Amino acid sequence: MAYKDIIIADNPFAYFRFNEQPGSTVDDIIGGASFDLGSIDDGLVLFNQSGLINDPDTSIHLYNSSARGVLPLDYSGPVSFEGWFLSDVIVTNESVIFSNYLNDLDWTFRFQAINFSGLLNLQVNAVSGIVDIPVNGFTFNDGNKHHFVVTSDGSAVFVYIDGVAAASVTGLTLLDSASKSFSIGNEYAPINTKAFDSVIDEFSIYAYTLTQSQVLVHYNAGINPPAAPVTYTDIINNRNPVAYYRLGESAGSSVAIDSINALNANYPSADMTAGVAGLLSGDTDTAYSFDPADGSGTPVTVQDNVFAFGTSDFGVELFISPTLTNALMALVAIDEFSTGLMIHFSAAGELIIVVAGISVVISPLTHGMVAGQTYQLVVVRRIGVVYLYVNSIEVFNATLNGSIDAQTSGLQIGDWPVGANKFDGIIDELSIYNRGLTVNEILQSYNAGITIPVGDGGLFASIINVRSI
Ligand SMILES: [Ca+2]
Ligand SMILES: [Ca+2]
Repeated sequence: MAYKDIIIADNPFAYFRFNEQPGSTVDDIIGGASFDLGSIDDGLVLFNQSGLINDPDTSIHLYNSSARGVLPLDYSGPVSFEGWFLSDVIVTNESVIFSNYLNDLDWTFRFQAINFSGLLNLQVNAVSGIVDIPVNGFTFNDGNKHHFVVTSDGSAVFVYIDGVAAASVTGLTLLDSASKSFSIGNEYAPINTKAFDSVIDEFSIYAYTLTQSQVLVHYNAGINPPAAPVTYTDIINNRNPVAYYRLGESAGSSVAIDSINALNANYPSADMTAGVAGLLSGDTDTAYSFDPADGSGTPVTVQDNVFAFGTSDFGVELFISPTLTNALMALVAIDEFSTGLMIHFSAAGELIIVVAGISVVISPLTHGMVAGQTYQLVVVRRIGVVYLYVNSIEVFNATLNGSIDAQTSGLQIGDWPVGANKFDGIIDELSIYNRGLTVNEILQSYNAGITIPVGDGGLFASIINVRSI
C-alpha cells in the first residue's frame, strides 16, 4: 500500500502532499470538512522539490515564507501533526517546521530546530505555562530526511522521530488558541523571521492521537517503497475485486479456501475434476477441468447478490483452456438469461456475450481462440459499452447497457443455471470487479499470468511479443 493510501485510511483531518504547481495555493487533498492552507506568505517558495517519501510525489521548500490557514481544531483536546522534513542545513536561528502562532500572546505550540542547543525542540504553551520538550539525541544537518509526529491527547504530549517515541511530557494540556492560526514552514506573519530553510513534505493533521503502532506503520511506508506486486495473485488482490476464485479447492468443498475476497461456493464432488494443473505460468495453484462426458450436474455455484451491477461498469477476468470451441457451452453465468451476464461458446464456434438478455455474437475468426491453447479472457463494461479482450488484445466491443440485477441463482462457473451446457476444458483464476478494468490493467495481468512458449502458434503471439506496459 502506498504511503498516501495509508495516511488516508487513517482518516486525517487534513493532508497536504505539497505537490502544487507554482502560483497555486496549498490544497488539502482530503477536502470535505477539512481546510486548505490557502495562502502562502511572500517569500521564496520552491515548488516541486524532490519528495521525501519513496514515491514520485513532490515536496515544497518554503524558505522565508509559510503556508498558513486557520485550523478549526480544539488544541486542548486530542490532536496529531505529522510530516517529513529534510535536515540538510546548518540552523542559524530558530527554524520553525510548524506552529500555531498568531502573535506573542496568542500561540499554542511550535515545533522547530533551534540553534542555541542544536536540538530539535517542541515548545508548548500549556495551561501550566511554557514548556520546552527537547528531542534529545537528534543532530541537525545530518543530510537525511526525517519523519516526525507530535501528538497531544489533552494530558500528555509525545514527539516521535523516525517511527519511535523521542520525547514526551505528561500532565500537559495545550492551550486552545483563540486564533487557531496554523503555519507550516515558519512562525507567524508578518514577522517570518523563523523560516525553516529546507524541504517539508506530506503534512497531515488528525483530530485524534495517532498511536505508536500507527506512527511506525506510517514511517515504514514512507521509508520503504511499497512492494511491487510480483505475482498474478498479488496484482489481482491489489485491484480489490468483488470476488476472486482461484479454483484450487478440492471437489466437494463448500469453502473458498484458497481464494481471496471470494464468496464461499459449492464445488461439486462430481461432474468436474479438481486439482488439474493451473493455467498461470509458474503458479502451483490448481484449476478445474470440466467435461460434458462427466455428466451435466451442478456447476460451481456461488449464491450471493454482490454481482448485481445494475447498469454500472463491471469487469470479469479468467483464464481458459478449451478442449474444443464449437459446442454450446458456458464459461461464466451470472444469474438468468434475461437479467444477468453470460459468456459462452456456440456450436458454430462463436463466443457469445449476453447482458440482460441481449446477445452479441463474436465470430471464431474475431475472437481468435482455438482448442487446446490457454487464453486470458476479459469482459468489461465501461459507460455502457462492453469490451472483449483475448490475451490482452481488444477484439470486440458493443453497446450493452442492460441492467444486471440481483440474482436468484448466483454465479455459475463452467455451466449456466439450467445446466446441460457444461464447458469442455479448464477454467482458472476468475476475478470479478464492480468497475471496468483499464487496458493497462488487462495487459499487466496478462503479462503476469501467462507466458507464451517460444514457437507457440497462437493467433496473437506475434502481437503480444511487441507489447509491454
Ligand atoms: Ca509530496
Ligand atoms: Ca488456480
